Amino acid sequence: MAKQKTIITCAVTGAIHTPTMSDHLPATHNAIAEHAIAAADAGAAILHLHTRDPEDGRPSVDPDHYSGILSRVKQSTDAVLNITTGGAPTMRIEERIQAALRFSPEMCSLNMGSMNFAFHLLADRYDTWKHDWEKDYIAGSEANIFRNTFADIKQAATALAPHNVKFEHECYDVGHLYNLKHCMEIGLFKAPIFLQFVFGVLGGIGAEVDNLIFMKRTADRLFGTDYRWSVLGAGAAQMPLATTASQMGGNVRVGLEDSLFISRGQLAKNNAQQVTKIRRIIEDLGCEVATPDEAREMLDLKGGDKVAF
Ligand code: KMH
Ligand code: ZN
Repeated sequence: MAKQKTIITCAVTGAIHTPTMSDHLPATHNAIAEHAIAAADAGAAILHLHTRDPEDGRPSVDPDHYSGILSRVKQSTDAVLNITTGGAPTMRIEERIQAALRFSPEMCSLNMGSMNFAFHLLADRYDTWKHDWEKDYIAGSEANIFRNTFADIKQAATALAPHNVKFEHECYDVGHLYNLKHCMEIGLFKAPIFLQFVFGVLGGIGAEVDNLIFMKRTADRLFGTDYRWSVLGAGAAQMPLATTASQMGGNVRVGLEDSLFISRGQLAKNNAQQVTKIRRIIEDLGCEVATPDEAREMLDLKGGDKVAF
């Protein structure tokens, strides 16, 4: 049997890192679009997109802050565009789903449980900040509850059902797999589902290979063969866990949302650099990366001609 190709997702900017942390973090709409296009050119089949306020780079879910990015990336690449419904851990589900409702993308993220979601330890690394909002946003995450109740998940799934989007189910701990199983049993999601195992967020499961094997084994038990999976390791775990996942037959996610670095102590210059690195590792180890159309087939997506941007 032919080996499955590996889908690379690139998460371009996210809502955890702030402009002070790296000059290379894309924080304007122009930069987000340029990074996304270059990441697709480097081999990312899926682009996981957040947006930011163009005034000061703070995380935003305002649909108006997406429109220019989406149309520009669509004109320049064939990549699958995936709009976050996670937004930032401080935002409520009502606002987090508005961009997906307006633009009806092929994919959206969907977070599968409520949790602590903290990155306050990063605040100690910086003495001066580029923008006023950053320090409180980062330090205040010690008190974050990232709310994704069953009612929230149902609200997102129901509102987006007419759009036929495929969800990137973000699972930060083993309980989130059981949450997803419950949601499937009540008819919210249809197979094949796409799981994103998230490791190393403070509040979720740790970034260890044992945990990856445990998550995968649990998913096998709960979902049989009718699921696809990918791995995201936060920070220093990004490349090691992506490499392990690709060798286990999984897919991978990289990007400056998840790590600002290209190697120990060295900031990545852009998203494409991380995509190029994981692509090289995957290919050196004997696998092939999936094109956007191959990813569409593997994940049973509706197609790039059925979006509203
Ligand atoms: N920032 C990642 C750890 C989302 O956008 O829905 C998780 C994430 C959430 O990507
Ligand atoms: Zn995200």
